[in-house]
Amino acid sequence: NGHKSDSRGALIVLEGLDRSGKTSQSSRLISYLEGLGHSVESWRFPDRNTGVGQMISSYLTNKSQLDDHAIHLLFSANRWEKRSLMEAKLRSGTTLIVDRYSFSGVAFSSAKGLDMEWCKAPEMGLLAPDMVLYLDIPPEKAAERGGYGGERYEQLEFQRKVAHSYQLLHDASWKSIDASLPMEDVEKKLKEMVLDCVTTCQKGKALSNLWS
Ligand code: NYM
Repeated sequence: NGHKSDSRGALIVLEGLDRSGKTSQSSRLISYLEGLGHSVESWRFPDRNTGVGQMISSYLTNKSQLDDHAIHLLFSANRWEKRSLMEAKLRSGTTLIVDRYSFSGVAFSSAKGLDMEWCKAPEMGLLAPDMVLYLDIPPEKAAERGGYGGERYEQLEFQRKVAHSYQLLHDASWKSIDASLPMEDVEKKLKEMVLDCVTTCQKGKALSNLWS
């Protein structure tokens, strides 16, 4: 069914506030695409399994303190250490559904007051997503959902600032989905958009780098 071996996979990123439903939707999308016979993998950032990822995890769980710039660069390094594997997977035809990416990096750090252009700089040259799906939810509504887990950043006041930063990052290539709708409705919309993107990439859309 048109799965040429030389066709590449799609790089699809889910972004949104904490508790916006990214992780649940990501696993539904994986099952959906697998069911259609696509090669697909679920990725997430931070990837806490690497050495850098362990430093990030210890920071997020308040076991260590780090300067705001230093942790920003670690989040970025954590994406850089996965870049070549990411490219190889995409070129071999595997679609990646990625839970958070550079946009989280910029949104969370600039919400602390760091300059947005400074935040973007270390992301330059990472692979650009073929599609960014933004799960749009008011911070108040996200906070009502079963409570936050108690990691750093999981507080209403800070999430409001992150929402504002996301708004500044948002461009025409982003697809916004109303994430306060019932899960099944969000899922239905996402499936359509994702399938469309996977098809476009199979047809030979070129890979590119951030930010463009
Ligand atoms: N986060 C995530 C950042 O501050 N910068 C980044 O570059 C990334 C990828 O880490 N609150 C923040 C957002 C989350 C936290 O993510 C952990 P998750 O999806 O809860 O594991």
